[in-house]
Amino acid sequence: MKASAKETSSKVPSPKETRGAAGEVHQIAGNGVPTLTTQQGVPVSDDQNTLRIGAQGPALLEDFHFREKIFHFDHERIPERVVHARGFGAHGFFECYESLAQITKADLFQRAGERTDAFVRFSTVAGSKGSPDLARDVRGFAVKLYTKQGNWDIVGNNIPVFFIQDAIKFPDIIHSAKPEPDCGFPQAQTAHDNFWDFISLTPESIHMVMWIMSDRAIPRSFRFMEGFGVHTFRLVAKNGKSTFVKFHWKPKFGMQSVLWNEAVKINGADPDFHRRDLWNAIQSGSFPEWELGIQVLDDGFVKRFPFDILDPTKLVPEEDVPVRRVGRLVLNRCVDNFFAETEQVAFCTQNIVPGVDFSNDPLLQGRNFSYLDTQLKRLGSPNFMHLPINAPRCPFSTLQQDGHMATINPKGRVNYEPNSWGGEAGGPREDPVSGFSSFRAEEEGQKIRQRSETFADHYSQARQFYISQTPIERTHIANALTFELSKVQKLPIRERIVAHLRCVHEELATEVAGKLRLQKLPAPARAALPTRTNLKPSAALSILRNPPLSFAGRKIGVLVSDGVDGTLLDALRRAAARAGAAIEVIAPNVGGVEARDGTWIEAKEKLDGAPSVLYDAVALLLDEEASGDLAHAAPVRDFIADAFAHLKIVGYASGAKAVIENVLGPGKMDEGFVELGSPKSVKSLLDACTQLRVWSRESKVLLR
Ligand code: HDE
Repeated sequence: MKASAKETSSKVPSPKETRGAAGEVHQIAGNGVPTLTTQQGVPVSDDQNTLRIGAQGPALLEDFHFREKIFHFDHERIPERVVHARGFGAHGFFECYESLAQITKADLFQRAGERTDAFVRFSTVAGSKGSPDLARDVRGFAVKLYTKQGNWDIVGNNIPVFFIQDAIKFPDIIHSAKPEPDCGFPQAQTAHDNFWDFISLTPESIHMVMWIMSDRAIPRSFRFMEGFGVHTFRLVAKNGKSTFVKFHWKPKFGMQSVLWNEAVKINGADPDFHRRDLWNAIQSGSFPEWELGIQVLDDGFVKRFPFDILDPTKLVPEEDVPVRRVGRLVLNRCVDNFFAETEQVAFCTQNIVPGVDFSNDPLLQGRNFSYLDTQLKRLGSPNFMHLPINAPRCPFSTLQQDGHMATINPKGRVNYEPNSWGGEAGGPREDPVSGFSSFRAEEEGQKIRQRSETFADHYSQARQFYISQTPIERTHIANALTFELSKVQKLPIRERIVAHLRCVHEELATEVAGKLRLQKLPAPARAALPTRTNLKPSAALSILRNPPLSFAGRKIGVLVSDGVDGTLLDALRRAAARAGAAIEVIAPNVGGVEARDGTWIEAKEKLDGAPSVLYDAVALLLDEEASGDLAHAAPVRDFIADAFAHLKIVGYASGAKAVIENVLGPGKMDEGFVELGSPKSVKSLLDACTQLRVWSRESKVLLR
């Protein structure tokens, strides 16, 4: 395990300290403590005081150390990404399972077992850099693969379809989702008029709306979500044959989302919930993992499929074309520096390698322009590829030169070709055999601005997604739509959305209309094509139909008090570790508690800093006396009430029963409550935890 930069060991030399004239602390270099210098390498004698005339006099312009320090600070920020500003990245590798030489010459897919370095950045879309992690939003899932033939970026999302069909609409959809331009709010939320106004006038977005109103948009962890390349791509074999494919990332730990009421509270309790989760998992050696899957779309399927494989608002159901797992992606190293790596990483859809090629998806074609342009704006120089996070890890040699911050500079006289200098001195030349050459697609047609008629079906797959969900998930979609539309002030916008929902599924439309208390159901929207009702449900589209097989990677919050049974706590810790899960000890005071046998138990968290929303399951190891003392306290009451409302499994020592009943009222402790006493009972708790939530409880806690 890599030592966290935040951990300090007692062996690290501490600097000698002196005090200045006003009592300010000066820490002195020497004895293993390095010397502070300016950017020029000049040692600094005093970093606490500017240069002045007399102790109370004016500051002097010649203070080069002060000027350099403040100047650099003033320029610390670079423009945040216009979308996906809030993100978190980590390093790892991709490992190929078997040779895919039959369908692609891409070097990373040639040899079973071979590893390729990778960097992944997850993100939300609409919020600014400082927005909370649990916004209802799509998550970016961008993967940079440092292959031996150059960098390949798969810049995907955790949802397999997109809002729009043509890149020219991207500024509009994003403007509508971002804070409204006059008032500057709401932040990181689509629950406002502008967004739903745009959606209501953009029927192609309705399929994606189903996904963002589902629990996919509030994942429990980056580790527990799927990823998708979204567009159809090509793989190209050595013999020049092209195959259309879709890319999938399947999480090893399975899928899991939070509940909306939980998401809202997590954002308050820990706005960094997702980034902390990824950081902690990797630091503790529990490496997140996904399998790369491909759907191979052969010509027969492409003809048979009722939709256009170039339309990014459509997916290919796994039941129609199975996902073939071709390798795994493991994240095993946190960044050393957030800015240098996560902030400066520059993903570009046009970064592909020989053996991979684009399709004519109009969204992908537009993205291929946008990403290079945005990186130039954001990173300020065409040399952003010189930054270590962006530079290829294979040999590379261009004839490009100069520009801001050029750090990789050619040697010798040659900066052009062809030239008459031979050998190495003549510099790099083209390679017609292994160099990238585009697939020779036949193209012909008129120069026009026109959407393809094959993109005209807007509702059939939205309906297919809806009918593929379990009843619980359908309720969540209806509730999310109701919540979002309740924040929309203009009644006609609410009605227009319900009109679209009528083209998706009457059950959904009626439920949302009822929950919005619309006086009457609006007429269905005018559909370009009628909704197909013969598409079969696809189980793969539901989270709850694909539950994780174990509790691995999850966390139990254990609330302890003085008088806790230490052996029970130990048994719980061991059982959790056996299940690949972790426990976190929470106490009324962060210093810890004294166990029944007099031993001291340290706490990781103080109770009001660790509400139950931060955990997958909870346990209350409270002594009866302490339990009585704690029953009045709001953080204890919230801890229990929220764990219940969020359908969590609750383990409890007998001493905690009274406080639980006091909070919930009598008779509420259902099958999700597991009394802890013997080691066997601890195992029952962990067994119960694999179901993650007691769904049968939900009907008792939802607003009807
Ligand atoms: Fe992006 N998108 N996008 N996008 N996108 C950006 O590039 C854009 C789209 C996605 O972690 C920007 O570096 C256009 C689809 C991810 O750094 C920008 C269109 C999908 C990330 C941009 C789309 C994505 C971005 C902003 C419509 C899923 C974050 C900052 C044609 C397949 C990557 C940046 C990271 C980032 C443009 C649509 C995913 C402005 C024009 C569809 C994961 O270039």
